[in-house]
Amino acid sequence: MGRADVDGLNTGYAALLLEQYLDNPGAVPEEWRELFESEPEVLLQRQPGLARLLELAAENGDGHAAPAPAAAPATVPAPAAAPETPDPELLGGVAAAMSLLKAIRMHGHLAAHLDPLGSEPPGDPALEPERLIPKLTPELQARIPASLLRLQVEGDTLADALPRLLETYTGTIAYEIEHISDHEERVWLRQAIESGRYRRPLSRDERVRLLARLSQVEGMERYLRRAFLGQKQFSIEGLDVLIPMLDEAIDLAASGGAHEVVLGMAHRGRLNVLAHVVGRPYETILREFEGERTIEAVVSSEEGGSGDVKYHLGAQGTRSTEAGDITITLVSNPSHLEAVDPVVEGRARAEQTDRSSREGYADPSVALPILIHGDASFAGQGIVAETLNLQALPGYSTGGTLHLIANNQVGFTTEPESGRSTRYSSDLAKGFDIPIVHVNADDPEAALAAVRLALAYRRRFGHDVVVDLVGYRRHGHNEQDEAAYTQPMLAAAIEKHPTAREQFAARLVADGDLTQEQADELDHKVLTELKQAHEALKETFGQPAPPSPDDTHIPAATGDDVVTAVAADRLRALNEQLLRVPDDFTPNPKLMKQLERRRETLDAGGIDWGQAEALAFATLLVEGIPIRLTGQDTERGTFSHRHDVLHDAQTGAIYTPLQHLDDAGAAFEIYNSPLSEYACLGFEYGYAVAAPEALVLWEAQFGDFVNGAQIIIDQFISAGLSKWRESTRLTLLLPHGYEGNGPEHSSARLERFLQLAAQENLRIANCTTSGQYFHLLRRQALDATARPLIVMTPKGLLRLKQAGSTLDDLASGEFRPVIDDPGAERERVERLVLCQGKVYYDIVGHEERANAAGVAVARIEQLYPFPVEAARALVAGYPNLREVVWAQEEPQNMGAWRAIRHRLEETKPEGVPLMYVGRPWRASPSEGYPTAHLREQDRIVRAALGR
Ligand SMILES: Cc1ncc(C[n+]2csc(CCOP(=O)(O)OP(=O)(O)O)c2C)c(N)n1
Repeated sequence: MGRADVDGLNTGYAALLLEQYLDNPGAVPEEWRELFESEPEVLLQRQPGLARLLELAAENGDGHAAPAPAAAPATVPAPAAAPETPDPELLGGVAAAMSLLKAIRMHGHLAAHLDPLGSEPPGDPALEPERLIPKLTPELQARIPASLLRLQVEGDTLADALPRLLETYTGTIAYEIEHISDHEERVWLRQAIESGRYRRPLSRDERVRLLARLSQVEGMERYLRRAFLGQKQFSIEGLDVLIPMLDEAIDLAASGGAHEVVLGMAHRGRLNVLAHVVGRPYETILREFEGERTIEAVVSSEEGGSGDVKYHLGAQGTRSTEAGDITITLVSNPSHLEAVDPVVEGRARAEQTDRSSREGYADPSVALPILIHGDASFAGQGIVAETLNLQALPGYSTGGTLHLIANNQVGFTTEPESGRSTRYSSDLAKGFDIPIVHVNADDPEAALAAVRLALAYRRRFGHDVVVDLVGYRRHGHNEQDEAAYTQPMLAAAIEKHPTAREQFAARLVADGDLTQEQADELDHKVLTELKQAHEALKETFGQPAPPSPDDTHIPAATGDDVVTAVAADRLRALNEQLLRVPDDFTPNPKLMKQLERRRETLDAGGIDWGQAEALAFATLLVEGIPIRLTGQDTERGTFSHRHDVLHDAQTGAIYTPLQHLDDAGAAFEIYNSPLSEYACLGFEYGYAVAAPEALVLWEAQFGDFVNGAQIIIDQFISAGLSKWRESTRLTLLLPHGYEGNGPEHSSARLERFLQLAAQENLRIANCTTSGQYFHLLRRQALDATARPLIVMTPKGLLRLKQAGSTLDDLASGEFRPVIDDPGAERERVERLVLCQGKVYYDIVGHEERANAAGVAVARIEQLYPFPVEAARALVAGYPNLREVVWAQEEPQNMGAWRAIRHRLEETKPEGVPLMYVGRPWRASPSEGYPTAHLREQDRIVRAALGR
């Protein structure tokens, strides 16, 4: 469009188009869009009204940044049919109205009444219509059609609509949605919010039911506080409506086809959730308070479990809804706030995944994950960001999580000013394009509306959504705390503040929904029920406790009887299938040449790590065992040794041979993970819990980085069995070995895992051959009594010829927890060197090895449970021993030495000394300089050989 056209513009028509453009750039004809974007100065000269609009467009930056929507462009009248030029005053009014509308949508939350304790919202000048006078006088407001502004609230003109708009955006519920980068989502949210579709008034019955629920919630907390003075219960009071919100979410999930809701939360309100959401009978909770079950569980548990405090225990229950039964799973969690977040996601994803298909198909409607966060935790704990980052990744998405921030405006004794740099606890979510709904916890109907909107959004767009439930904490952090010591003003205000139940009851009474007596009766009923349950429980004291639904026995075992060898024919056939690609697929020729070598190794030997792993996976898949493997760059493998996913050299298309085996009866899921350890390992832990039949493996880029996930290791993987009777076959692949790459690419901190190992909670191995790895993986997948497996995986050995295996190695035998020296002359051996991992090859490959005929070098391949019998038998095979040496490349305060020394002492003959050879005590795992590394490695090997 040229200057001449612009000169001839009909201002009214242009204004209309501009308004449409601002709302949705894709909705106006292309030439107009180009005009608005490229020639604003022309309009600036010609039309003062449009100039203002353009200024606004530039200020607000909305439409310009938004991508063109998928929606069909709106039809606009042809220029010939354009309306008459409106008067400049009206145009100015429209511009001001749009600026006001934008401000309300964007900043309305700043004026919303979100705090039940009545603190004044900060407000924002842009929200005050008066400030726009004279541009937007009441008379002008009455002349501006609401439709022109695309308002969804009721009212024909701005004057009619404005109060409703303010009520919508600045009442007891407020929205932050304008940061969302997807235009369609923004428009959908605006319509959903302004139309009030999710804020429908409750019927009388619904209101009475809601009051009854609030009575239960409050009544239970009051009863526990009175009956068990001073015991921690982490009362929900001040956020009571959280329970009806969960009710609503569960009903909506069920009506959307879900068969499970997976719930993660911390201490606050957990007992109430257990009773009222999961459906645990009051008796079981009261029993915990009486200290009965916990003691019995510890005494009777075969694992000698430690048990856990009552506000960490998970539980499962079934709820009936109008749409059918639905399982509610409350995930066990540690005190470590927010650590459960990725675990919940993993569990939900596992529930959603059909593992009988080749790639694993995840249907998000099957399970709804809900995370309840504390306001201090959400803002403070980095794992929240790591978890939010999973939401849209193909390997991790759960189709949207409902995040509820149980915002009591304080974290223990720390106030928000000291706890976060942002205005809202929820602000992090903005960076993830997540809509945020803030709601006042004293307005139960608004709180339910927030959940309805949130889940409608999830269902429509499959993304996360945050509801920030703003309430308060009626008592101290726990029932032993005195809030008035640190928050005196707040505590005093709260003491005078009526409870949510009291306020809602008063409203219902005032509205004639029920009488005061009926409201009181609801309250009494709960207390009576609790009292009766408590009395009934007391009668049972002295009798053996009934079995808890959680008392599932997890047998301890060794896995020794699992058959892991696979017939050579089958291995050959699978190997062939793994080298197959579709006709129209062009793999990288250089890579394919490498992979083709995997054909020769079946006859010539030298099956390397990558091939052994692929064959182990393939054999399992055809046996119907699903596999999920994730980690950073895992599809290819950090060391370029795996290549489970091939990339077409011409099109970039991908092909995963393990997903195309002829007879596979289970899914092979493989994903490169985001650059996170904490959330990613937590996710896989959760997945493994919910998919006990699957072999779930997580690989660290280098083992050194696994300590980024230490909380998941300490609190879930190693202690879960003892605390919650929760174990998995989750397998950690942790590259480990001293190869001169510095302090951070050498050690997976074997010592840490060994320190955590007790009561057969883990298995820890370091294989020195690919065949051992093959058998170990298969044992892990097929053993009904498997435990989490920690594998120190190699780097240099991945392709080392001596570490390779033969077809016969895979087709026979099993995983060997110890490997004797194959060439030792037993009678001659006076010195037995025991070691694990890569250093074995350094020792046997050293030039001095040939000169050390009296030395045998044997390997301990399984470090926990320590193979006492096998090691004893091995040592006993050397009748003339004068010394046993433990050789390791790790420093003396690291590696296996300190954890297995007592086992080695038990293993060797009496009177024969046990000596240590390895790096001395060190603060850092390894040298930073390659030459220093080589020198140290050489010293260790010579010392081991006694040279
Ligand atoms: C990772 C971690 N650090 C510290 C603590 C100790 N702690 C327990 S509760 C709490 C305050 C939590 O505040 P908030 O998240 O707002 O939840 P609220 O207790 O107020 O419901 C703290 C710091 C913890 N449990 N976990």
